[in-house]
Amino acid sequence: MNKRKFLKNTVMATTGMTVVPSLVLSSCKTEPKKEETVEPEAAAATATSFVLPPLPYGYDAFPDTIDAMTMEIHHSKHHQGYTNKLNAALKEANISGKTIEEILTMDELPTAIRNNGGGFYNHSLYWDILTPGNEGMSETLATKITEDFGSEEAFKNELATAGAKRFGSGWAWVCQDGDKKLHICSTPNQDNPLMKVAEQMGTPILGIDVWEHAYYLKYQNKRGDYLQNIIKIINWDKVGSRMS
Ligand code: MN3
Repeated sequence: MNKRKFLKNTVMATTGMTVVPSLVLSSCKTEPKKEETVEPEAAAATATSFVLPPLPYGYDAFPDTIDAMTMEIHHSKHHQGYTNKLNAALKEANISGKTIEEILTMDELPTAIRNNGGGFYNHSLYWDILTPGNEGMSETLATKITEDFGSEEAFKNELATAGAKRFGSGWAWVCQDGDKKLHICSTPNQDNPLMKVAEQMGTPILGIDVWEHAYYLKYQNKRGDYLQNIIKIINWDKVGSRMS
């Protein structure tokens, strides 16, 4: 079975198995087993859960862009927190056997699942589309971006503006529509364009966190500087591979 097929086939939650969300790539690890003894019933009740994806680089991967302390707190506290609370909310709502995408596209999302499921998905995407070894866009992606935005520069400006204009906390996105066209949008809080509450729906291929916790230690109130810099560490190969 090739890797792509394997990933597609491992997204379903099954009692007794750990769920690997479809957007988490091959580096996902199983959490170490704890020493304590768990009663069989209790183990079955808690077995269906999402797991915090490990970062594909170190906390100190982006010294010029995101400081290591921000990276560590963001991943090990914030993202872990969303993951834990999502699992608790799913258990509470008796939801299992769904991918994170299936959950987020449900007609009516309970608030706790909307917030924490969004937080889980959004951060998983965010970490995945950053890289310390940025080599620019492929010709295919650059051509597509020029078609849909006029130029690479116009695209990057529109993306930074979407993040800068988001009032309060939220995200800036690049999404693909049903007709394959790319568009840029923004959502508040931990919402994302998969959700039916989104002003503009689409399939996210790039997401930038503009919550203050993503940049405040290094940039304080200068969100615009953070946006200009983070666009320089985007893994364009990953972004391109998310297009259908
Ligand atoms: Mn965040």
